[in-house]
Amino acid sequence: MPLLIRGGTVVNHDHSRRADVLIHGETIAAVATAIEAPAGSAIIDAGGCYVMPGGIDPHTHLEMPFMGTVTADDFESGTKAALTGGTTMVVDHCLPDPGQSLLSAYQDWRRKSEVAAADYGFHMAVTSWSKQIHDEMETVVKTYGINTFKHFMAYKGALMVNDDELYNSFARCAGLGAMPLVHAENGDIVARMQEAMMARGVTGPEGHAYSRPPEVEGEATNRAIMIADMTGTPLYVVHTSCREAHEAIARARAAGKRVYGEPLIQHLLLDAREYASKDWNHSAQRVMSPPFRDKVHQDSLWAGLQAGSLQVVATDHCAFTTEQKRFGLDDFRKIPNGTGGLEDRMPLLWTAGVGTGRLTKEEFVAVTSANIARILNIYPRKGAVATGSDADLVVWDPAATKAIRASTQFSRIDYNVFEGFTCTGAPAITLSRGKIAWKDGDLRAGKGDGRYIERPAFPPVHVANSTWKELTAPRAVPRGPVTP
Ligand code: DUC
Ligand code: ZN
Ligand code: ZN
Ligand code: ZN
Repeated sequence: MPLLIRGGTVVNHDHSRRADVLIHGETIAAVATAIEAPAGSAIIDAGGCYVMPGGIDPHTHLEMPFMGTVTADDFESGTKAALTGGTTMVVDHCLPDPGQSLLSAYQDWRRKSEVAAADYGFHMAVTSWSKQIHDEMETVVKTYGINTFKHFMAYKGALMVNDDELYNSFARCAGLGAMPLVHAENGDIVARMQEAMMARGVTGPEGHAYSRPPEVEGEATNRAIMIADMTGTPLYVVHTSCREAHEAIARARAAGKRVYGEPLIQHLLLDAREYASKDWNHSAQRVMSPPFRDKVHQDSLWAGLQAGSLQVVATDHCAFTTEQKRFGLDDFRKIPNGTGGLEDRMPLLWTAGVGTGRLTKEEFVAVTSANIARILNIYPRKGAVATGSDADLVVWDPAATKAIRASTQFSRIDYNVFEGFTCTGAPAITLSRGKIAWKDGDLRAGKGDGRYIERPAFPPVHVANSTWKELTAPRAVPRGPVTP
């Protein structure tokens, strides 16, 4: 049965206009003013609302073993939470166990994700280097449709990779038309600072923030950018949280390097004062890496979104219950790192971005959906309200209010770091490939309704403007000894 969304204003990343949207099956059949309803159509009245591409959250950790436990939201609860907040696709991190082959990790993730209620894709993590990993990366790209590889420059002794490993993996990405992602924090220095904090008797959550200052992120971001440039790959920097990292990305882009930065909604709205609470639980619930920063960094991130030097707003949804957080009661190094945000990202960013005039509604679509669809090579199948695109849509009511409360959330954890925030602007209806997934408070999407989305390798244009070209070009032999 065709579905007609009538009377709304269609908002894409590049323009808005009054238009109706006709859906046949899973895709958009037409976007035009005053579409005649085909016989037997169902009709959605979108009067007073915006019709936007569903959100894409490119950074989640669902049912992921991490720091001695497993994240509390799985693919079912996580994607359901996402749909209620207008997000119709997530890109999760496939994280191999130590020594596990990438191929077997992929199979594990496909199994876990069978319960997803919304569409999803994966990034593959590279946490060590070997001939086997080098070889398996080709299958990951060409057979599994994963064009991004994640690297942790922190979590020493666990996930961290060194510069040699980064160089090898980035170079392999370049050869395969894939893009490296980095968690950019200098893990060696973080480990030193953690020890120093513990030695001084700082064992609480504030020690977590003190041991991960903006400098460790700035250093690692610069280093990753240089290594990416020397290997001829683009680079995507996840959870860009501070001015130092943002400036490194902006500088690289101004020099013609293809580097992307992804602030999280948490870093845009919450600051370091969260760790000064007298309530251990409150602070520990907010322990994530990188930690929340001071206002000067928040201002820098907002400016980056406005200027286009930062392109994507994500969540790094990595939810742990208070009970799980309490593993680190005596030692902040054992508090599982991570916060949630999957169901709140869109209403929060609308309220704090569009509601304040910092972002236009088109820019909102860009940073929540269209930009990442293009960066991940799934545009315009995802990220656009256009003929032929998947009908992943949100009918956005700019007048709706949403009070954020743990007691009513879909995420499985027992608190919400945004507790007490009230949003103005929220989804009235979320559509997932043409089906109503969420409508007026009623969750209709079911377990298993989501589909795995393959993402093809990038065309070679992505290695333009690179030091790699010079490093690999035949050079003239220097003539004679150089005299000082
Ligand atoms: N940071 C977190 O807070 N959690 C998951 C991994 C990460 O890098
Ligand atoms: Zn466009
Ligand atoms: Zn990270
Ligand atoms: Zn993450």
